[in-house]
Amino acid sequence: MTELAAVKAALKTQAVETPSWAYGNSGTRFKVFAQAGVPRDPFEKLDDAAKVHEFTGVAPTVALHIPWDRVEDYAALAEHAEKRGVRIGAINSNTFQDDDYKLGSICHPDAAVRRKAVGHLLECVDIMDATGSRDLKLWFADGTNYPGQDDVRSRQDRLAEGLAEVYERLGEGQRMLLEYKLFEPAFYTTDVPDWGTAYAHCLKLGEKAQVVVDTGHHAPGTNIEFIVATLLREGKLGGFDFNSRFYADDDLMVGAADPFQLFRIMYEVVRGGGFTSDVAFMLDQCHNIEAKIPAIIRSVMNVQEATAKALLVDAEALGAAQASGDVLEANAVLMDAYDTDVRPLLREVRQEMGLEPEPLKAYAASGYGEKAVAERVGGQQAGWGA
Ligand code: PSV
Ligand code: MN
Ligand code: MN
Repeated sequence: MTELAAVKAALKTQAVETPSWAYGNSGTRFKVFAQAGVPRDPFEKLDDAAKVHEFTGVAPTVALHIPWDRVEDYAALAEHAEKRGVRIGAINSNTFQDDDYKLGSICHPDAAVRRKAVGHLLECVDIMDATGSRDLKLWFADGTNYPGQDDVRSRQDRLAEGLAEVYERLGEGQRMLLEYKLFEPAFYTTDVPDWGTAYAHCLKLGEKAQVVVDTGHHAPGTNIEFIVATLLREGKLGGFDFNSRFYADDDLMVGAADPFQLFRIMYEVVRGGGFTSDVAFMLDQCHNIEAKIPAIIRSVMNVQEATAKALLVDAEALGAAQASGDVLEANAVLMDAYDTDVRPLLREVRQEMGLEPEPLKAYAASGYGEKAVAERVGGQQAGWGA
């Protein structure tokens, strides 16, 4: 039997990082729909993130994206976050929005462009020093559109060289999280397309380099939980960018498209000891048509529900069924946990944490959303399509 007190204790220590860009306006390449009351600057994004933490109790950090969140004084931004009860989390780099990056950033054939890109990454580490952030999150839009366009092996060499320079700059306790993505914006080759490529680079770089699994960055049908199990086994899972996808990199709310997949992923995290290690649980989502703060609260709750179910798996019964080759029983043990309605348990957990049991209702009743609409005029675009 699974010890309920231990499950509750684990759920109380959970930390889900929310992304600054999810609080601003965003859209697709067709249209950005502006919403009233969205933050006008990075400080207000932190104010909104603090509300998500206030009502869920498990969203204590906020990821920044540079230059979307560029400010004069990052120490002041970190201080503002602390005053609101949150901290600044991963610093996300951006080497994809300048004209110079048409043919890539740190994999670009021109050394001058590579230098500019590496310079930006080094600046991101300076920002980490000022904010006290542990993680530099790297996603590269680099790749090619046509066979023969560039030499794919040379691009790997350039990638390794650029990463090594940034790795050397990392301070004590700082990490580099390398994210992979199957395709887009490049359509023929992508320079970090899969976990194997990310893993190979991170292995060579050293312990401070870890792989990030963005749940929206795989081909349909990919067994993501297997990748998670493998990376954890190798000590190379740095974190997650959680979101849902139906087709490609949809960036919808995590747990919305396939809650069973999220449960399977969280089960492998629990099984591999990742829940109590340094794995960063981050959201990477855009809320194009739904209200942003409630959508982020909902997303955090979805991660909590999947985690609770994963923690409820009866490990002893599962192990016994697996050892005796009882396929149906083993599957039934896993499904029993998945089929449990964990909402009452989570309501209890919240009450024990001194929170309202229903975060979405509590947020709606707070009037924060209406106040933001009244006070904020001219909200910011997140950066996508900007
Ligand atoms: C682009 O695919 C992307 O969604 C990556 O997942 C990054 O993590 C994110 O943008 C922010 O740069
Ligand atoms: Mn991502
Ligand atoms: Mn993405």
